[in-house]
Amino acid sequence: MVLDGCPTWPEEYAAYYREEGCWEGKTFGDLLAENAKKYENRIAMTDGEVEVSYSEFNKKVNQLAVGFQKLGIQKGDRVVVQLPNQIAFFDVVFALFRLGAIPVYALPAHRYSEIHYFCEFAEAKAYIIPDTYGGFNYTLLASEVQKSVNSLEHIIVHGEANKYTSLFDLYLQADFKEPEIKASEIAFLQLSGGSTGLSKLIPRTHDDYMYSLRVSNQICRITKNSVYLAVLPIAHNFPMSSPGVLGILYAGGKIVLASGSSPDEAFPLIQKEQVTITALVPPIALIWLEAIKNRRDDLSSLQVIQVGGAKFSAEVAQRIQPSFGCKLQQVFGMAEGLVNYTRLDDPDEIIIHTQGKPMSPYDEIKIVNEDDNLVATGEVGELLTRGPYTICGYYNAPAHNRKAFTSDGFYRTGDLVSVNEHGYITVEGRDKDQINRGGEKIAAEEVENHLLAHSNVFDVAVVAMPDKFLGERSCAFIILHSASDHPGEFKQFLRERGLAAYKIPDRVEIVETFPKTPFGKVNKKTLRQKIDQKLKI
Ligand code: OOB
Repeated sequence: MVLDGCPTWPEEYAAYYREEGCWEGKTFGDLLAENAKKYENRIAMTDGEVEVSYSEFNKKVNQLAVGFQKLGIQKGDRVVVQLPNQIAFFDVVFALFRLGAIPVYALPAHRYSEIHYFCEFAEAKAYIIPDTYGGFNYTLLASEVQKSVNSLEHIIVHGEANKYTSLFDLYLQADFKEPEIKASEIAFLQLSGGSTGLSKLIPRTHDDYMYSLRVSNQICRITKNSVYLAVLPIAHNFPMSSPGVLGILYAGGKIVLASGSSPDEAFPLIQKEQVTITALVPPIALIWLEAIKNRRDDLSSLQVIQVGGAKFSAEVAQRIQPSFGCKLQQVFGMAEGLVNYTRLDDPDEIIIHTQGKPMSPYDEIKIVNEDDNLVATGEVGELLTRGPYTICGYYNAPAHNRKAFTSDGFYRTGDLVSVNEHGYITVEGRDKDQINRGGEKIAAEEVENHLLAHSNVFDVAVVAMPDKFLGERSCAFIILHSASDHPGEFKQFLRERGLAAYKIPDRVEIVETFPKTPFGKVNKKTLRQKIDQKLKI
């Protein structure tokens, strides 16, 4: 059984990817069982205190799968998982994989607005949370969400569960009867950054994701001796799979979980655990570059620092290698599939100035102009892609899929790029209504729709404004019905509506009118220029 509402590869392509050995027919359940035997007592993961070996991990996953099964969670059921970088994350998602239940990966930063939508849209049967994390009480959020989502039968809490189901109580000693799961089936739903309204859900199969891990591991030279420090939230595609924590589990290496990215936590962990590789977004790389100047930690075990998720400026990129004594790898990827890497043995020029090239020889890319015609080598155009680990459509979104994919199955990334004669990509800009706030993606329309619900908002346009630290921040231009003395009220309003903090506009500009395009649409380009000019004064 494949999850309904998930467009899949045409049979001829599926056959081709299988014949070529891209898709090996291995599920995540198979992988863990294999690695539990192969790597037995080697440490799979640690949070700096507790260590879990591969065989212990496998045992815990089976126990939890029994507990989930007892609750009635079955193959095909969707489960929204909102856990931070903790060992429990892995127990939960692998237990769900074993059952063929489908995790929907929410980020710890998500609040009522996002979680309610994920639970409702995916018709989730369960929602799994920490009790509190980062000062936020997730059980209160869960109780709000449960009131209005009928499908939600279980709230499962890691920590103090009170009236809800305790995750701890679900590790049951009994034989687990594994349902049959095919590698061609959907393993989980990732979130898109979104450009039109709410995030879309991205269906990834065991086959396609496993392939992306295998190739990522080859390119990033991940072996059983690799030690990966996870500082970014592991539910995100970059730290999860490029090669990320799952790449490490694939290779029999060790995951080190950090609760955040602060050098005070990360640097001592690198030294203690002899970390070899980690992944950062550009603003965190900046913080680390500043911190390393004044610290005495021994970071000599580090071989690679990956930076991706947003454009990494060449001026900053060139400081990584001299400051940390390790390689920089630029990563330009997307939860929809395609991931580009600079290679570890590329010349500095390439590593510093480009965002890499596709990881797989089976990735097809096209750079096109507004009429979907190919541009000349080196010219800027939109990147379209198709391949063995790039989705063919979002979950239950047929109308959106018709716009986001070409008729022959290429995904329209919305990224404006140029490609040099050696196939290396430089990200030049964006043709999607999104703000990339230091790697965190904000769909302008989602925030606009919330603001339009405010009784004093007549019209609104949310755009990116340049920022030295984050690359971009968000600015909401608002036309009011009647003058307001409280510019802060709009941010407060959004907070009260339960929007994740990173989506709250960094700046609000009250205006009388919007500039318009010749077609009468709001001219966001002019608004971006306007705020850019204002910031320069
Ligand atoms: C990663 O995934 P998403 O889904 O959060 O965001 C994808 C979008 C890309 O389409 C592009 O607009 C932007 O994020 N992006 C970059 C970039 N990496 C991602 N823009 C410029 N330079 C880069 N290096 O962000 C993601 C997924 C897997 C691996 C790495 C990043």
